[in-house]
Amino acid sequence: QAFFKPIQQTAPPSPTKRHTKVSVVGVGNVGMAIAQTILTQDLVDELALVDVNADKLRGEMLDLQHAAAFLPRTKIHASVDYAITAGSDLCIVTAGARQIAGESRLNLLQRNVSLFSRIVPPLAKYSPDSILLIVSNPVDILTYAAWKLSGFPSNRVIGSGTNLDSSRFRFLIADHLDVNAQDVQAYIVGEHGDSSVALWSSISVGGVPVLSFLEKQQIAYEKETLENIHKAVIDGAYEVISLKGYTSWAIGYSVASLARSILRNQRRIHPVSVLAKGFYGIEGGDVFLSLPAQLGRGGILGVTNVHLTDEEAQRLRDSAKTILEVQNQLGL
Ligand code: 6V0
Repeated sequence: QAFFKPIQQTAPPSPTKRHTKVSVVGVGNVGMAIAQTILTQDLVDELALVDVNADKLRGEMLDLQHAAAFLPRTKIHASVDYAITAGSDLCIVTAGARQIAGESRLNLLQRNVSLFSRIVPPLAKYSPDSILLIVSNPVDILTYAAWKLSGFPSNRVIGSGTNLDSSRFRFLIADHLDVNAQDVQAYIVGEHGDSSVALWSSISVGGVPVLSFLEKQQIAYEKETLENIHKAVIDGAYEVISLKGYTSWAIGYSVASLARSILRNQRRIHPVSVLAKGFYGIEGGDVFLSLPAQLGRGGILGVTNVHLTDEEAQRLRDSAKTILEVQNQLGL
């Protein structure tokens, strides 16, 4: 006997309401921070978790399911088998090998590429129309690997890139000027990490361009302060890792905001890793780098034509060259 007696006159569920499904591969610190932020923001009807560690996977699934009484209704399931990801709208990959003491970055990268060759093809097979969002590091090169391994068009393969670096940047500028970080428009582009490029000329606070404001006011042009802010962005991840062992909350919110823009077709602009060949004179091969891009249901809808100074554009091209040199050693 059914628990609820059905009411005959009830209208059938609207056929236009889409069922939204997200899969997260890798239930480590980063994958779980992303999963829990997505859940609290009511972005999906179904969340599938995949990992190679079956015990950890089941433990994380149960722990999230036990919060059901406090969360929007979402079906949460988990398996080591990729069949569980079938029909996903968005697949987020956070799986990664940990660096072994004394291991070179290139060796770690090679191990992560071989890990991706076991992750990306099944995701693409079970969700051929999905969008792939790569978070594992080094994110730009692994996004390229995911693009190659999936066979997807480049607008459906995105790296979380400098979205996180840009939010660290906005926080530090806001802190310096004592304003709300949400009112700070500021972008870091290029490689996620050490060679990222801060776009100083495009920073604005509440619509006021910051650099020209400071120059007009003849406030000692705070070049050094600004450079220190960029340095703090680059050092930020290292500092958090040295203090707590990993980063999780900011990357969780940052990726959930990308998921929202994609799933809700928000057409918002985020600095994310995209196929950058042909932009700003980047030539010499297929390379993924972060540029401000518009995100929606189709993935990358377009790349914004931001003004870069000659120096900024050159630094971007240098970043592309460095990434390409490493990429060419991978044999993908
Ligand atoms: P973690 O806590 O070690 O989690 C990694 C997870 O991946 C573990 O649960 C593993 O069991 C799982 N895993 C390993 N191999 C596979 C496989 N073949 N299939 C499925 N799962 C697998 O690492 P953490 O969560 O801290 O970091 C994950 C990745 O995110 C790393 O590569 C980080 O460098 C990267 N980050 C990227 C950021 C960005 O801005 N792009 C920010 C922070 C971390």
